[in-house]
Amino acid sequence: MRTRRVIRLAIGAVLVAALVSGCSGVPKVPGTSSTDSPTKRLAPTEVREYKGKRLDSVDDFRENSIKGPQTVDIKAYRLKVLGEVSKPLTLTYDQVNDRTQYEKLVRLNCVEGWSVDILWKGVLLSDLLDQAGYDKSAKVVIFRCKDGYSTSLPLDFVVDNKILLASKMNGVDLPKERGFPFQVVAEDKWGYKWAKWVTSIEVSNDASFEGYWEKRGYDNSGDLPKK
Ligand SMILES: Nc1nc2c(c(=O)[nH]1)N[C@H]1C(S)=C(S)[C@@H](COP(=O)(O)O)O[C@H]1N2
Ligand SMILES: [Mo]
Repeated sequence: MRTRRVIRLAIGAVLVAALVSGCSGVPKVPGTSSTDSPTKRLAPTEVREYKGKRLDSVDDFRENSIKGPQTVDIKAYRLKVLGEVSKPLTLTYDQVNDRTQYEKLVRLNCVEGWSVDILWKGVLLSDLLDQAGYDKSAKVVIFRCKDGYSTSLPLDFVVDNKILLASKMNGVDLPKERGFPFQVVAEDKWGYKWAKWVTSIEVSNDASFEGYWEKRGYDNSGDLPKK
């Protein structure tokens, strides 16, 4: 993570320098036009303000996933809900989304020191767990992802806090870099708890399960420092 961070910092510094020089009235080099400057993709309907609060863009993030952006073929995609459940589920993308949708403005904080405020929309993990007939005395929910990533959250935390499985951010489908088709919105937890490209949700009694970063020394509760 360290080398990548240095690279990102370097890129950031160059971008800031470019911005500063662009704003300080430095004359444009003849022959260059605005079309030469880098264009930032903005999905046409992306929402950038919510209840008076400025939102970050779907493009404001550092791509630091363990294997880079994953491509999910949505026709072939299935989400499994399994483990301590009476009715294991295998759901298509539409079947996951075909239930009450919820919206929440939540900040994602990465341990590397950046954060983004995003308006998330998706279904409640607890609604999926209910449909699967989950064992209410189980301990944790384990998320597994297309890139081999995994992480877990306490079952009570997921249910009591109405944790979302988001399919949209700022009103647009999650871009593939951000976890299309689904990312867990693990509010109040560090970013490494926010599983992207989720393919299975396992209800488990293994309270000591450790996910990818947790195995490498990150705190298993993943709690953000108290405000
Ligand atoms: N499948 C998968 N999910 C993942 C990761 C990953 O590498 N693979 N990285 C985590 C980390 S460390 C962070 S900070 C967030 C970043 O989410 P974002 O790309 O939506 O900003 O995704 C989390 N979820
Ligand atoms: Mo992170």
